[in-house]
Amino acid sequence: MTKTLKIIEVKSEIGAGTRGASLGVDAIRIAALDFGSRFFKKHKSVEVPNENHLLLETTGSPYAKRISGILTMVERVSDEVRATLDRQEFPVVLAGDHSTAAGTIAGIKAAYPKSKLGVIWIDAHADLHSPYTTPSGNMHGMPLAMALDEDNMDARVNKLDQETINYWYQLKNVGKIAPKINYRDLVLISARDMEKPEESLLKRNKVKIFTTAELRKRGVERIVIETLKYLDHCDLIYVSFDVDSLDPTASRGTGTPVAQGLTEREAGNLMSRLITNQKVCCFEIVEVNPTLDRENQMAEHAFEILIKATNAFRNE
Ligand code: HAR
Ligand code: MN
Ligand code: MN
Ligand code: MN
Repeated sequence: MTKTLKIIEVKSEIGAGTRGASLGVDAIRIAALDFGSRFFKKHKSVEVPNENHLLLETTGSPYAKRISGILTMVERVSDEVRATLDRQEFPVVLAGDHSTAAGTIAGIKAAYPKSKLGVIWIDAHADLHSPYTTPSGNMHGMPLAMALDEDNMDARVNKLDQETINYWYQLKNVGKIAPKINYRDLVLISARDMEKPEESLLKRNKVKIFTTAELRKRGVERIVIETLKYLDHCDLIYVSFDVDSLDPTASRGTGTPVAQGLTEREAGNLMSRLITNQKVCCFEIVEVNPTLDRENQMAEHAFEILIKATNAFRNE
């Protein structure tokens, strides 16, 4: 079956600590042109307006930077993803920083409130911080906590003001469903850079994690089979691909590169293999930052992974 793809462009970077991720979507479009690909001509796309003007503001909580703008973005992305699914189109989200993925999850839940949603999070990070535990205040480290309705109070290190507490509550409750997923519905692949509060959540909730070493040793195919089997109880699956899951030797064009990552080939095989599963209803690629790169390498990798994944639809 060939699905009608809809590309949702989210050029937002207010959740990141390093500047430049909002240029990632256009860098992927440039990569497509350099490869002579008609991909972006062939598929319909829409751009979600951003709030990047907030980068010049200096007020707000140090533990949840630009949280008002993050809430606006999460709501906008949620609305666009929901509308796309309501039209029976398949959303492919290309985004800047990863915080807006909470909006993608919210949008899927808004379109299918009764369905059990599984999430496959391919990322060097666990993105499980809350404003109570964040070491940086950068909200791209928090989208999974938003979806899980997780404060992680037991590990609290930051004291929040009331306004931040209110915004955080609203973020977790976008679409009025909270939690949107449970820990049992989540699989992390290639996670390797977590802080203590995240580690304790992962352990306490027995979160399924496949490390890079395990994937390499046992092969992509085995990991895919086990991931899908683990999420067998889910009706729908969302795949979120943060390019910092790739090894820095592939490219350093992302805000927070971490050693011991996937090769482009492993990532491409992983994505294309996962996406052939009928339950996958949406996938996303985030965190390409061409200002940190050389010769647009990361965007080229991301584009190749995107093509490999979308081509997989036709090979079912
Ligand atoms: N855990 C760190 C923090 O919260 C780093 C966060 C993440 N960066 C990302 N997310 N790119 O995947 O500050
Ligand atoms: Mn991430
Ligand atoms: Mn990451
Ligand atoms: Mn770190």
